[in-house]
Amino acid sequence: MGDTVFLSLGSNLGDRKAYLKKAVILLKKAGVKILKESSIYETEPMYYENQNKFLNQVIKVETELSPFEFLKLINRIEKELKRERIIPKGPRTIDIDILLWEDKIVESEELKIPHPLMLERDFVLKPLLEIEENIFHPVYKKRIKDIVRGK
Ligand code: PH2
Ligand code: MG
Ligand code: MG
Repeated sequence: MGDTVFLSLGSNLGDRKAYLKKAVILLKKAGVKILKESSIYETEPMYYENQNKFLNQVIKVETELSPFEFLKLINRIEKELKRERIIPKGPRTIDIDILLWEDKIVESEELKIPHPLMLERDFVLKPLLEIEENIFHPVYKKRIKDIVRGK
């Protein structure tokens, strides 16, 4: 059996819903098993606010790949879906971020797991808790819903 991983998907350019769907299809084609998909939420842009609203979703997947192999797969899929990196945190056809990877902690230049900004992002927390209410944070060693309760 592979590892269980939570991914955040976001799009705010072009046919946003189609990009989310295509990302899921391309992950499947690469052998990633899709275990759960949250609802799709329309969200106000955070950080760089002068851009379109996003569609955001969280999915739970299973993979035999390592985190760094998975990062390569994400980069390939983002490229295939015409992701361009012009403005940091700016508009994008698709963004696929690794949120959580079992209880793994990865602290490297190119990849940080858990995603360091996930707890401040309602556009991640809402869909994540929708599909996995009792998910645990391996750094805080608490349930995410208890960390963000009252926020
Ligand atoms: N992604 C960003 C920056 N801001 N805002 C929302 N609502 N949704 C996103 O996915 C998003 C964002 C950079 O990754
Ligand atoms: Mg990203
Ligand atoms: Mg991102």
